[in-house]
Amino acid sequence: MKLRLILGDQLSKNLSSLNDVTADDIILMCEVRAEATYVKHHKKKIAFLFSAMRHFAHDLRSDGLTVHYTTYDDPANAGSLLDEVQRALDRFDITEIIVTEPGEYRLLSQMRAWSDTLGVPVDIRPDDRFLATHTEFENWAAGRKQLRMEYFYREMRRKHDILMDGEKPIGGQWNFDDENLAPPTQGLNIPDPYEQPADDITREVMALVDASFSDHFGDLTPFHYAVTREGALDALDLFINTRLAQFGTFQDAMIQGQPWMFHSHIALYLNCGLLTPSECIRAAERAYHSGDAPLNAVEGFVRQILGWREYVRGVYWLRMPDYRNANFFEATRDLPHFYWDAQTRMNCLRQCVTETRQNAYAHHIQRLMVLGNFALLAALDPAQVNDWYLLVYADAYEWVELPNVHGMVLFADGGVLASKPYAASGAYIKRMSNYCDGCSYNVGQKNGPKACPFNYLYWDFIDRNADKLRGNPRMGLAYNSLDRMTDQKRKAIRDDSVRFFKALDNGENV
Ligand code: FAD
Ligand code: DLZ
Ligand code: SF4
Repeated sequence: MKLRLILGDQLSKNLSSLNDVTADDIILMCEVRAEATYVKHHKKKIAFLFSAMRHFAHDLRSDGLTVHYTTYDDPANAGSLLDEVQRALDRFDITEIIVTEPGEYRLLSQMRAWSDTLGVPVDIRPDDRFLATHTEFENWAAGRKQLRMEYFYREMRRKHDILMDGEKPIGGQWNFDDENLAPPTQGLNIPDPYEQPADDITREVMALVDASFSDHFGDLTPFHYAVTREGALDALDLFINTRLAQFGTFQDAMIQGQPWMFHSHIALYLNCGLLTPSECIRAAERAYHSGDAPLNAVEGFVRQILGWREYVRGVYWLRMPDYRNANFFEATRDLPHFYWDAQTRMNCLRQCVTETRQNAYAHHIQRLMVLGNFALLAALDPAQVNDWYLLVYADAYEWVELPNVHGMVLFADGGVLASKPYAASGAYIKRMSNYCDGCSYNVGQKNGPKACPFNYLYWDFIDRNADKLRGNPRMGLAYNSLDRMTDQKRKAIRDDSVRFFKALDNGENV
């Protein structure tokens, strides 16, 4: 008899480990302490995943399959995936273990040793729920000096014939980024996000999470996420019908009290397997062809999934395990308390942490240009920053989190993923949000105790890292400006930064 192990982020019926399943096989699913606490995941993330796992198990059973499901509070729960597999081997006559390759290097390297540890063959199958295989990405990357997402994306567009007009991109250009930079405007009509009332299974899981993970970050209630494939498809439909048309234009905008904007909020479903990337891309493409959404929106959305999502996965598997240890700027500062408690006078950070705590969600620009920008400018320790991002977001798994944080935000990989650091002063946040209106700092002021800290920290970052960044052609403008500054101005920047970092390191409410 075969044992087919399905992980919490493998909730797809077309999974490679289920390809040839029969009613005689045993499917094993388990809620285990090791996975829920190797970083202390957000309460809402655990509730989402456990509920989605339980619904998926029900679904497989109604297809006539045999599922052994270990709940977290089962007194016999052995606490880790390996120990749960061992317990199944003790109970049943298992001749082979079949599993789809996990999304994290940590687990894959453990699983590669399972066959020896357990004395049963382990068939680790490719995860074919992505549009590019590992080999395709490796071939694309081979011999290239720089791995730029844009070129990978164009190949994917051609290969999968998405938004193409023969050999040419529809609309005559590959990318409409210059149309997707609108700042927040007054009176935007932002539709309500998808909301699904909790059913009995979700309520039971919420009680479990409340009792067992009370020391984890984040609000458990209200809980509105979909936990089934049908629910996730409804959430996708709602996005396509009510948000997609504005997605492009306001992709980078941030508004106080508006966590959802025109984003899709589907990454958590995609990453645990409730949605497939192809169906999301095709749904958006159909909306373009039927005239329901403009090209700048549809192309922008397609690029995120067909381009960025596939590309970061490729970089992760190409570069692991060394990737995790890179620290280009030798950054060592501890993560400040306000990443947990939101107690900071910097309104942009206060808003983004508060929304992250409430929803286990923040949209891309909040993650990149507020939370990430500060981590970069303040030289926060990449390991601590990575752990934070991995645990706070419901869509976070290392294969997608690490390249985004390590590569895109912290430039810790020295430029594998991004051609230059995404560092910005307060002017960027002011342009793309209305956060500065409610801030105790003054974004227009460059120096002094009332000045927006992003202003002087930006220049301090540029100055401090001149030996590492000056040679980067994309940093030329920044260094030209730095070189034109008077000594007095540079001293003011240094003094403000020293004062700010001292207060930050003392745990003061900066
Ligand atoms: P939308 O803005 O509606 O985008 C549509 C989809 O495109 C997303 O659902 C996602 O699947 C995909 N996508 C968009 N940008 C990226 C990207 N840079 N990398 C990979 N996929 C992308 N995404 C995750 O799925 N998990 C993470 O752990 C994660 N961590 C991030 C950490 C940082 C510091 C940054 C800057 C980005 C991170 N992202 C991560 C990418 C992106 O921010 C999220 O995918 C997005 O915010 C999820 O919200 P959404 O579904 O509303 O996305
Ligand atoms: C994230 C997560 C959590 C919180 N809990 C479980 C679990 O109890 N059981 C399980 O099989 N998977 C869980 N996961 C998802 C895994 O951590 C995920 O499969 C790996 O990180 C690989 O991507
Ligand atoms: Fe953030 Fe500076 Fe604006 Fe305050 S003034 S919200 S710290 S960018």
